[in-house]
Amino acid sequence: MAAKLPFFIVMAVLSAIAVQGETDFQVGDDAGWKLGVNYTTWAEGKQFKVGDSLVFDYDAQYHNVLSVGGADFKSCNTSANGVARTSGKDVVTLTAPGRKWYICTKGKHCESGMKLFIDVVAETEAPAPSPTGGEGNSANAISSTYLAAVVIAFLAMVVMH
Ligand SMILES: *[C@@H]1O[C@H](CO)[C@@H](O)[C@H](O)[C@H]1NC(C)=O
Ligand SMILES: *[C@@H]1O[C@H](CO)[C@@H](O)[C@H](O)[C@H]1NC(C)=O
Ligand SMILES: [Cu+2]
Repeated sequence: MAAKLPFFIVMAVLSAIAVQGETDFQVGDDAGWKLGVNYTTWAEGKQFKVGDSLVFDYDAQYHNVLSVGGADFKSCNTSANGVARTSGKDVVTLTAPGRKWYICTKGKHCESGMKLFIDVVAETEAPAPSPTGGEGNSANAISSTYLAAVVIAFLAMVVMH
């Protein structure tokens, strides 16, 4: 049937996403990007990696997003170099590892806490060494394949019902 080919393409794409695990982080979760949210607390315990995205959701009338360096972040330098994002829903894809700093340049918002610091890692951290030693990589590859198989099996069930 003609409908089957697109389903298999969708399954393959979803499996690839499941294996690579790229994540869209909604900055501030449901609160979004605004005053009164502690973004240090929000970022705590999250792992940001290359390929993930930050989604800044905010009222463009009152806020913006400027990517700055560490010193400008610390001093809340609202005239730091760079062009602020102003769409109200900015998706920032993390393309390189390292530390990233974002501030709102409106009023005293940065001083009040509208500032986000994250540390982007190159990829998902290596799993703990396997007890038998030396097989970490192949064990990891097997678990990724296993995950893909589970996703495909699940989707196949959905398609058949
Ligand atoms: C945000 O929370 C951190 C601890 O997670 C704290 O050190 C910091 O002072 C808080 N910032 C504000 C602006 O309250
Ligand atoms: C803020 O950034 C601008 C542009 O880089 C720079 O000229 C200025 O000295 C900075 N101000 C502070 C207080 O660091
Ligand atoms: Cu603001």
